[in-house]
Amino acid sequence: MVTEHEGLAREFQHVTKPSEIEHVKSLFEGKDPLMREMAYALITGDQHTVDRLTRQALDDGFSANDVLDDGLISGMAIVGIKFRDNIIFVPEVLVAARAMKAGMAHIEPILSESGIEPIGAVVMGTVKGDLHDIGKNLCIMMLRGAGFVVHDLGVDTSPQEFIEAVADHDARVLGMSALLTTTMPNMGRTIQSFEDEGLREDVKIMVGGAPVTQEFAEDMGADGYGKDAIACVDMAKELVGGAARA
Ligand code: B12
Repeated sequence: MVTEHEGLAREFQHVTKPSEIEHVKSLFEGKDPLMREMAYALITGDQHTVDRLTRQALDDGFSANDVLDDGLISGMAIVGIKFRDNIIFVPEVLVAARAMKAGMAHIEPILSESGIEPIGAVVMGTVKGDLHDIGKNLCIMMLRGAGFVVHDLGVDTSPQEFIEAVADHDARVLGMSALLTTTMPNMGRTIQSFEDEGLREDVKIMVGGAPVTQEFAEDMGADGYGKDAIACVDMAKELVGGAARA
């Protein structure tokens, strides 16, 4: 793969599946050198450089969305491939995740800045047994930016915690995130718990996370699915439009 960044060129050698080569190409080709530098710093877990370059990019006039997509998420795509193929392990991924968070800290105030009237309350959390929160946190930033009041339950959230939070905050929408095939069924269990308590009609439920599909969402009885943070906002708006509460 062609890149002027030596470190990244070495990283690309880890991408060997034809479909992934195409995907990674589309993530990096034609992107600004600053974004490539940022992606490389994220892959190598260099949080101070990610922190510095994110600030610099925003100061230089790059949009928060471009920094997120072209600098941070593209870097995380390579981390995911290396992790799956046992080239790196949990400690390295944790360090990359910390670098991602260092960059997201600068983006958050921009994405969450909303001058519009609150649209409604949303409860968001990662399901029981699952500790992945980067994607959920991105969704939360975008939801806040779109005018939702979001209550973040964090990770490893039990069905009972979801139920209590929805009631406490009078939330119209609940969003659940799962990144593991082993924890995806906990979305269905949570939906079942709402049904068991006679509360299912009170809230609209949307789901997401890398392994989750539209089909899986429908099978579980969710009201909506979103493939990324933008789709999450669109779905929340759609669900609020049709939600039971005013
Ligand atoms: C970072 C990471 C970790 C970090 C998490 C740090 C953190 N604070 O989140 C750490 C190191 C802790 C970790 C641990 C583990 N991980 Co991990 N991890 C990843 C990795 C590399 C990136 C995930 C990520 O952040 N992606 C970037 C974000 C932006 O994308 P996203 O999460 O998909 O979110 C987007 C959408 O999905 C959507 N979305 C997300 N949530 C929601 C919710 C709603 C409502 C909506 C609408 C949309 C939506 O919008 C988001 C923004 O666009 C993935 C690989 C990958 N490519 O996914 C593996 C991966 C998910 N992990 C994996 C595994 C196996 C594990 C471990 C079991 C490893 C181990 N042996 O211990 C543990 C499990 C720990 C646990 N109990 O949860 C596997 C899962 C395989 C599977 N089939 O289940 C993956 C796929 C890696 C792999 N290819 O093998 N991991």
